[in-house]
Amino acid sequence: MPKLTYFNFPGGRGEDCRIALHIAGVDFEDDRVNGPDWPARKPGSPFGNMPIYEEDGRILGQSNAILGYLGRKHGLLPEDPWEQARHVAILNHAEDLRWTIGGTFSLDAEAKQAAREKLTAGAIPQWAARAEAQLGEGPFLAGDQLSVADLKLFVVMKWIIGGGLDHIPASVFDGSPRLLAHFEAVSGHPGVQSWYAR
Ligand SMILES: N[C@@H](CCC(=O)N[C@@H](CS)C(=O)NCC(=O)O)C(=O)O
Repeated sequence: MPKLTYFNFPGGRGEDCRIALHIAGVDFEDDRVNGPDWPARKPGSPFGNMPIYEEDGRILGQSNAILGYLGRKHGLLPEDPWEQARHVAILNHAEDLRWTIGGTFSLDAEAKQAAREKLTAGAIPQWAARAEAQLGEGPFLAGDQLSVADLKLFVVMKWIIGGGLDHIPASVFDGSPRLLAHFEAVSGHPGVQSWYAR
């Protein structure tokens, strides 16, 4: 049985991989690692981090490589090479936002507040406008067909909209209503709904 290993919380870089596997109907081992157990497992991981995907005795790291693989294998990426590359670009755009915000976690309280307020005023709305410019008629990036890039955008936005980040308000996306509509469309997808209802 394929195995997806990631921290034991419903978010982050592993959550979109889990949802993709769920939507693809893959019976997979959902291996959830509690924080204190990670240091012992880290040396055995391909890139020193998670998520990790294992299948047929092989092991794959890097969230976007995992999503790309699952997308190609299970029809969650367009078949047209150009469109597929465009979706991969969106995976990377979402990853850029994770790194931009991730850089604030190690700051002391005062510097963190200042950095996040600056991101809220500039880099995050700019990121959202660039993501929005990639949307077509909707509801998803490839029209009616959900892709792993839709899931990655959804999970990274959920992190912010969920209000878990001090000094970055959910309203940070208000200037990009079509991106918010995309978020709602992914949120309402039957496969996403059934993942959260399980
Ligand atoms: N570029 C990697 C980054 C992975 C990453 O930083 N994962 C974090 C959790 S979201 C992690 O494993 N942190 C623990 C560590 O680095 O030891 C990817 O996209 O998978």
